[in-house]
Amino acid sequence: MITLGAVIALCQSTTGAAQANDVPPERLAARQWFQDAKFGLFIHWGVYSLLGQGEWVMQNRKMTGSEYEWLATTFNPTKFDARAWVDLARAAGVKYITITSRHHDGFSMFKTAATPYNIVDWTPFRRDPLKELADECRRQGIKLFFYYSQLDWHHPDYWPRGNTGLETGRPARGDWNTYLNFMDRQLTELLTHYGPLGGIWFDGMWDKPDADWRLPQTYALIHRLQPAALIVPNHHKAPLPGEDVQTFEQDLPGANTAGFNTTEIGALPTETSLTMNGAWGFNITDRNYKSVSSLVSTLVRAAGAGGNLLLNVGPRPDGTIQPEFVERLHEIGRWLSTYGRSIYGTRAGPVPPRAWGATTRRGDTIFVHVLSWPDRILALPPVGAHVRRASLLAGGAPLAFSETTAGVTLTLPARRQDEYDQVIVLETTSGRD
Ligand code: FHN
Repeated sequence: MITLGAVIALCQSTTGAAQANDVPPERLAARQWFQDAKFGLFIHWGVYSLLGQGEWVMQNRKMTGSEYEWLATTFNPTKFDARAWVDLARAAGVKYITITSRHHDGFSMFKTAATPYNIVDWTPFRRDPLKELADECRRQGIKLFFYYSQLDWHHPDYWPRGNTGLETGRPARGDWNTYLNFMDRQLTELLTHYGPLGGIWFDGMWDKPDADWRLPQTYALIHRLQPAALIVPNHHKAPLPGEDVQTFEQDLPGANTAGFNTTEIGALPTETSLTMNGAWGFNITDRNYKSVSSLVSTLVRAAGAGGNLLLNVGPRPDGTIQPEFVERLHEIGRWLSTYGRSIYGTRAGPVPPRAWGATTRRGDTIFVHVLSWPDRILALPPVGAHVRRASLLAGGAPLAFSETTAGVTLTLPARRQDEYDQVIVLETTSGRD
């Protein structure tokens, strides 16, 4: 016989489960905002920038903790100008910035009471660049996310060690819970001293895939301190409870050319992070810069898959951003000033990304992005709605098209040499945009 007590207990347990899965309205709204934003600027900046060999230099050059500690005492980026960075971000057309608050080297790029190993207390610079950036972002209407490395090559309590940071000369002992408490303390600072954040971008869990990272506790802390902050984990796995965005590093959603991404796409918004050359942190000899055409193509293909692009720069140790990055960002911004309508606020279109390009959609308007197609005729499969009108986004000239049950065939105009993406606007059924 089922007793009342048993029924109540059952109700309580299902309510509990429902609550655990419940995402409050402010976070749902933040996810929508994130999906509409489509384009962010990633910034990898830290003590490693001094050596111009990328953010893994401590590991790659087998530097000990004390060697790196000395290096950190010389970090003095006197040309850092938050306003110049945010001006550049706005000129590029990004809607948010994600910056390294602490990378795997364990050095905090913000004022923290949890360790003296931070930019204000350890370096001659003595300023908190994240505070200056947060204030400037707020002034210019750009959202700010903090990248936070869970992996630490410096902290003594990052123990047992993972797969990296094994040659730093740390004693072979430590207390994992002390390390987790340290992280929660720093996250509390980040979420209480810098105003409303877009969210926290986690990285490094992959170093100790089997460890107990106490994620439910840390995620609950973040949600309690800032209910609208998104949790963006770069653990290269399908999303876990409490997370808001699924990331793909150097890959489009669902692709795994990098070799460490999952091909499983969950139900959350997605984000592709991408370097402009081959490095995240400043690398003085990496001149393998991607062309604007290739960067626009990745932005379009990410949007065609319903996702965002987080495009990286690694500022120089003096705080300036090298001209190769600046030029590319300006040119993407110029492109977006004409074509942004087909990117911002859109969702994946009816035709999944193809070799020739991608489609995006806003309401009943479909944008066909022809990135690379040699012919004047482009045949699409059925787009799920009746096409009333086809036109070029740039200039608005109408385009000839035909529609059958097999799909829509477009007659494309001759392509300009310098056109990264020929964008066709299809107004369908009710024509709302
Ligand atoms: O090891 C890091 C790397 O330095 C960089 O921060 C990238 C950015 O997505 N993530 C890690 C590798 O997964």
